Amino acid sequence: MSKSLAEKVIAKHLVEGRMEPGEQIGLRVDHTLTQDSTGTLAYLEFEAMGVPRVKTKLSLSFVDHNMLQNDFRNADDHRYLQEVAAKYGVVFSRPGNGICHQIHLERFAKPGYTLLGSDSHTPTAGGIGMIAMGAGGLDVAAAMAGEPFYLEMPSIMGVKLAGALSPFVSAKDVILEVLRKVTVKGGVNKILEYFGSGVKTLSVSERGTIANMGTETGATTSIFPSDEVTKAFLRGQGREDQWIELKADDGARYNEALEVNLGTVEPLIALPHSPDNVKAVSEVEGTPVDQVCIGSCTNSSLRDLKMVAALLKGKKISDSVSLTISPGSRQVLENLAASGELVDIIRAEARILENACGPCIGIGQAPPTDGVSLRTFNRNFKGRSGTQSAKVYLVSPETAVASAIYGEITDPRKLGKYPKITLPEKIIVDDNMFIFPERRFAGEIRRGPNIKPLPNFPPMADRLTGEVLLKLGDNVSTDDILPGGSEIMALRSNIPEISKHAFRYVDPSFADRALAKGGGFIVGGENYGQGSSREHAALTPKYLGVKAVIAKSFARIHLANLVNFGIVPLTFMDKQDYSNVAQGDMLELGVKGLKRNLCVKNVTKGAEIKVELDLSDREKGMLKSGGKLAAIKAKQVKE
Ligand code: MIC
Ligand code: SF4
Repeated sequence: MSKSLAEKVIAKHLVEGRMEPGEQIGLRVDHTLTQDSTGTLAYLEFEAMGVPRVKTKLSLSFVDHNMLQNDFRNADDHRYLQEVAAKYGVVFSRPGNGICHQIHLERFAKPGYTLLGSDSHTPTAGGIGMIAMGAGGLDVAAAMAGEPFYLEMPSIMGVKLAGALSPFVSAKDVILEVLRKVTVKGGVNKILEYFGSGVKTLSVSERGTIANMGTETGATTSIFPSDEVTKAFLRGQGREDQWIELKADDGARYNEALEVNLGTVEPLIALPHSPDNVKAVSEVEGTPVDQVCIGSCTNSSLRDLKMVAALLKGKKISDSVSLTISPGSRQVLENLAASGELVDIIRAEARILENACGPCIGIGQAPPTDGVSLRTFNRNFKGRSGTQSAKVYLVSPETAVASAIYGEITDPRKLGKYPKITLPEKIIVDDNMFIFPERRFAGEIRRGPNIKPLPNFPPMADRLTGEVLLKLGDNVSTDDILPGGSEIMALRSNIPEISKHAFRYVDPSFADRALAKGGGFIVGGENYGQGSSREHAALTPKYLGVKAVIAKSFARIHLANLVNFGIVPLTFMDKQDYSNVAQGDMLELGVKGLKRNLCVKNVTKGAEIKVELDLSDREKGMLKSGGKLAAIKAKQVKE
C-alpha cells in the first residue's frame, strides 16, 4: 500500500503498535537533544536510571537558553551539563555555539532519522526530512537509555504547496498562513506533511522555519521531503554523504488535506497574544513600534540574516526603535562576518546579541511598559517577553526590518527593490565549540548548591479529594503555568524553589494556597498546556500537591508530562460540565483500577461530573507508581 513520507520513516522505526491514527506506538529514537533549561532535569533523571552510557546513535546537549551568569546558578548548571555529557557519551555544545535547533539542522540532522528533543521546537529538523519530536526531559532521558518513545500514532495532514513565493514574502508568512487556517489547537496529534511543486522552491532553512512553527499548531511534528535542495544544503555543510532521497509514495493518501498557493501568500503578522491571531501586515500598518527582535530558532539562519543584512545595507533604523539581532549559531555569525554582511547590520545601528535564544524566552530585552515589540520568533503569549503589559507581534525577518526602518509596522514591499540572496556553495564550518565525548570523564561530577535532588513521589492513592484550586480558560500555555524569564529559569534545577512561581502571573497566591490546602485540582478549557515541553509545568504543580487536572482537551507534550509526574489528566465527557464546576468547589474521585470512564463528585454542588481517562495501560501503570521515574525504578528493583 502507498505510504506517506511520515509513515515511511515511522515504519522504519516502529518497535511497537500499529500505524493507525490514535493507536499507541513505540518508536526507536536515533538522535536526542537537550538544552540547558530542560537539560539539567533530563540528566538528573538519566543518572537516576543507572545506565552507564547513552544508547542512541547520537545524543547532544546544548547550552543556549539561560545564558546570563548573574550569579553561580546558571554557571553551575552549565558546568554540570558539560561534565555529565562527558561522563555518559553526549556531545556537548558550549555556551555561545548557538541555538540547539539551528545547530542540529546545520551539523547533525539526517534525512530519514528520528530525533527526540527536550524542547518543543525539535520538529525544526523536519525541514531536512526527519521525524523530529519534542518531549519532556524524562522521555528524552528514557530514549537516551535506549527505551522507545511512546506516543499516539498521529493522523497525517498533507499540506500541498503550489507556486512560488513573491518578493518580500518568506517562509514565516507561509507558516503564519497555515496557523491562520489550522489554529493553535488544530494540529494536536497530527503530522503536517508538506508536498507539491512548491516544496522545491524552498531552501532547507526555509523548510526549517515552517517545520519549527508547526509546533504552534499543536502538531506532533512536521516533515518535508528530502530532495536535490536537501542534497545541496548537506553539500554546503560538507555532509553530502548523509543525503538520501525521501518522498511520499505515488498515490499516498492523507487523513486530511490543506493547500497553500505560495504565490498568493502575503506578508502576515500574528497579533498579541497568540500565534494564530494572524492578519495581513497591511491591515495593521502604521502602528508605532518600540522594539524589533530578529533571531530565535524560527528565523536566525544564514538565509534569514543575509536577507536582513541586504535590506539594512546603507540604511539606518528609526531612532524610536531598538533592533536586536541574535544569530542562530556561531556558524551563521562567522559566515556573516567573513562576507562583510555583518558590517551592514552593525552600521544600520542594530544591537548584536549572543548566539542564543535570548529575548525569545525573556532572557533580557524586555520591552518597555505597554511597548510594541515585533519579533521574528514563534510565541507571543502574554508576559513571555518579560513585560506583562507589552504587545508582542510575530513577523518575518523582512517585515521586521521594514518596521525597524520606518519605526512603525510596515509592509516590507514598501522597501522597493527586493535583494537577491545567494547562499555560498560551501559554508565556513567550524565545529570547535563542540566537545565530543571521546575520552571518558573520570572525576566526580560537580553539582552547584542550586542543583537539588529530584523529589520522590509516593504511589497514587485510591481516592483523590480536594478543592478546585484554580479554574482557567482555553489555550492555557506552559508559560502561564510556570513562566520563563531570567529570574525563574535560574531555578530550573531546584524544584522546591521554582515551585513557588507556579501560575505566578495568573494567580500570585496559587503556590501558597495549594500548599495550605494540601493540594487539589485544576480545571482548564481546551488545549490545556500548549507551548513548551518544560516538565516543570507538571512537576511544580505536583510538588504543590495538585492531584488531577480536568480539562476539555490537552496539548500533547504537557499531557505526557502530567502522566510522567503522576498527575491524573482527565477530560470532560460533556464539555458543558466545565460550567458546573467553580474555583473553590470540593471534589472527590475514586481512581482505583484507573478505569477509562470515571465520575467526579462535586461535593460543594452535590453534582456528578463524568470524565474520561484516555490513557494506555503503560501510562496507567506509571500513574499508579507515582510517575515514570518511580515506575522505571520499580521495574529495575523487580529485575
Ligand atoms: C520555549 O520556547 O518555550 C522553550 C523555552 O524553548 C521551551 C523549553 C523550556 O521551557 O525550557 C520549549 O519550547 O519547549
Ligand atoms: Fe529558544 Fe525561543 Fe526556540 Fe524556545 S522558541 S528554543 S526559547 S529560540
